[in-house]
Parts: sequence; structure tokens; C-alpha cells
Amino acid sequence: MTAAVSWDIFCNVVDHFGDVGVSWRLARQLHAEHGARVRLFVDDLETFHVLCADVSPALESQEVAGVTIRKWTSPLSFGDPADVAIDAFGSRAPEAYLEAMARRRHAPVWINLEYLSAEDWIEDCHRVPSRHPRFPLVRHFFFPGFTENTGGVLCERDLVTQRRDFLGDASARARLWQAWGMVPPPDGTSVISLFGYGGPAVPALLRAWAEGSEPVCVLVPESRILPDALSVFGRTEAHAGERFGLDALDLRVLPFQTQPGYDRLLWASDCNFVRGEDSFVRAQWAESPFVWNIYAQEGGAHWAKMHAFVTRYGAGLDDDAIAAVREFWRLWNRGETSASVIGAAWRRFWNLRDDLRAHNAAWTAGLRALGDLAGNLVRFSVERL
Ligand code: TRH
Repeated sequence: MTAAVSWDIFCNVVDHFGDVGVSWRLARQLHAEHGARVRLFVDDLETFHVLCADVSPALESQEVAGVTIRKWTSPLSFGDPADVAIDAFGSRAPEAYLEAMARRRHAPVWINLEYLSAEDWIEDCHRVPSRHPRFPLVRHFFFPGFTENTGGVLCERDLVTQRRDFLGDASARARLWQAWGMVPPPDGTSVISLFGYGGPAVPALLRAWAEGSEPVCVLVPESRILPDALSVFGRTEAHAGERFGLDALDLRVLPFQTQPGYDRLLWASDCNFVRGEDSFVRAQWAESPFVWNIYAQEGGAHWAKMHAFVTRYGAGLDDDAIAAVREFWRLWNRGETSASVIGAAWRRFWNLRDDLRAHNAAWTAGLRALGDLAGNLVRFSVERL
């Protein structure tokens, strides 16, 4: 794509980090790998600053990593609309922006970037045009996904190489623990990263790990899951660097990582508990066994999304393995309170770790064959410019 192509991404932060997490990753990739001029409009720069400390919440406009970050205010001064406009996750570009788009001699490519799903129905909606009722504009649905009839998922061009280099370099892993100010656990300890929405399944599972026969080192970046994890130790809060022990369980608090730092945490862990959308995808690229805490939706709509993913991801695994993944993920997401119940389901899941790691390598090879989301968006848009 020629560097002349400009992109505007509108991101309204619903809650948590994923809306801006995905939009920020996409914006950086469009600039770095496709030479695009990118403006990223975000309404909540405070949340953005947690995710990327280089972003100042106080600035109306700033450039970070080659991307122009604009505070999405109302009214919004935006100059000329870009060649490609993306409404991220249900965000809606301002009316004045749409009017400016409609005035352009050649209407911009306008995309509605949807949330990631493994459900079948998204394939029927992917790339479908929708005419604006008043302006001569067409907005195209674009669904990230796990099949060739979707937009694929985000993956930086050098991610696979970076992971391979990290895993092949013992000193890199040692430097990671040093950076955390920690001594790595003894060999034979299962290292587990813990990120999720919290709830009663957290202390139940940690108690099961404490009572287990195998040593477990749980790494918890400071986030909303931490208080539920600390409740096992009679604590309600803790700071990065603190460490807690109970029988076979060694729990350590990490600072919230940068996105690249979080990738390294995922690569260094034997199992990754993730949530939402972006960390969920990053754990897949890390190829360790992973557990997904799905973002809960009204009326339980998230259950269909979770089961659809397990079914699609499980193709190639034997039925017992798929059942073990599905059951453990179900108990984790439903907030199972019994340590013995979730502990038994964990052991069934964890006994599969070697099969799951091998399966994950095949799964990511399939994802790479789809093309990455940023590249697919560029191909779709350039065809229409
Ligand atoms: O924060 P999330 O729960 O965001 C969610 C999802 O995006 C979901 O799809 C959406 O509906 C909801 O918001 C409104 O989970 P997610 O998507 O994993 O985003 C977390 C981001 O935080 C991700 O980019 C990884 C990043 N992260 C770090 O950078 N450092 C860390 O230490 C950790 C734990 C996460």
C-alpha cells in the first residue's frame, strides 16, 4: 500500500482494555508494516495510558510509535476525513465526520470492525455492505475470526520470529525474571499467568493448586483479578513484587506489563489464563495451553461464543480432550466455588498439556494461513480506494 493512504480509527472504550488494546495494536501495525498514515481517535485516554504509558491523557493530539493519537472529544476537529475510516467495536464516527466523508469526490472506504467470534453466522456477515440512510456512503462489516471467510486475527509480521528467538534464548528468559525482580521457581514448577475478570472460581482454583501434589507458580499482573487471588492468603490488596506462599502454591504479583512485555510473560508461562479479545489472541500465538475468561454479555450470549470457539479450536483434538477443555473453561467462566470440583477439572485439563501444546502449534499455523487482520483490512480497502 502506498504511504499516501490515510486511515482514521475511532475507538470508544466500552470498559476494560481490549477495545483500545486491539485498536492500538492495529494502528501500530498499519503504520509500521503498511506505511499508512494513521490517526487513532480514543475517547478514554486514561485507560489508554494504563495500556501504553507513552500516551499522555492530557494531550488533545500526540504522536506515539508513528501513530497520531487524538482525544475523541465532541465536537471533534478532524480536518479532512481519511481514505479509510474504521469504526472499532461499535464505535460510530461523528455525524460531522460522515458529512465530510460524503462531500469527498471519492467516498472513503468505511469499515465497521466487529468483535472477534468463532460463531458460524459471522461468515455470512463478513464484508457485507450497509448503505447509510442519508449519505452516499457504504459501511462494510468486517469480522475478525478463525476461518478464511473472516478477517483473521491480528499478528505482527515479526511475532513468530520474536517468540522463537525468546524461547531459544535462556538468557532472555532469565532477564525477564530479573526485570520482575524475582528468582525463577525451581525446575519442574508449572508457571501460570493469571489474567481474568475475577470471581469465586479464582480462590477455588488457587486452593486446589495449593492442595495439589505439583508445585505451581502463579504470576498475576496488577489488575481486577488480584483481590480474588489474594483472598486465599487473607489479603485484599498487594503491590507488584509481593509474593505469597501456601503449600504447593507460590503466587507472585507483577506490575501491569506493556503489551510487548505481556507477550513475553505469555511465552515464558506453561499455561496462560486470559480474557476478552486481545489477550485471548495473544495466548493463542504463545502456543502454551490457555484458558479463556470470556467477557460476559447480557442474557448469557457469551456462552454460545465460548462453545463455538471450543468446537472450532477442538477440531483435531480427540473427544475426551475437547470435553476436558470445554468443562474446565465452563467451570472457570461460571464461577465454580468448589475447589475439589474445579481442581478435578483442572487436573483433567492439565494432564493434556503436551497434547494441547502440539495442537496449538497446528492451530496457529492455520491462523497464519488466513493472513493477519491488518493485512486483510489493507487488501480489502485498497481494492476499494
Ligand atoms: O481488557 P479486556 O477485558 O477487554 C475487553 C475485551 O476487549 C472484550 O472483547 C470487550 O468486549 C470488552 O473489553 C469491552 O481484555 P483484552 O481484550 O484481553 O484486553 C486486555 C489488554 O491488556 C490486551 O491488549 C493485553 C493487555 N495487557 C497488557 O498490556 N499488560 C498486562 O499486564 C495485561 C495483563 C494485559
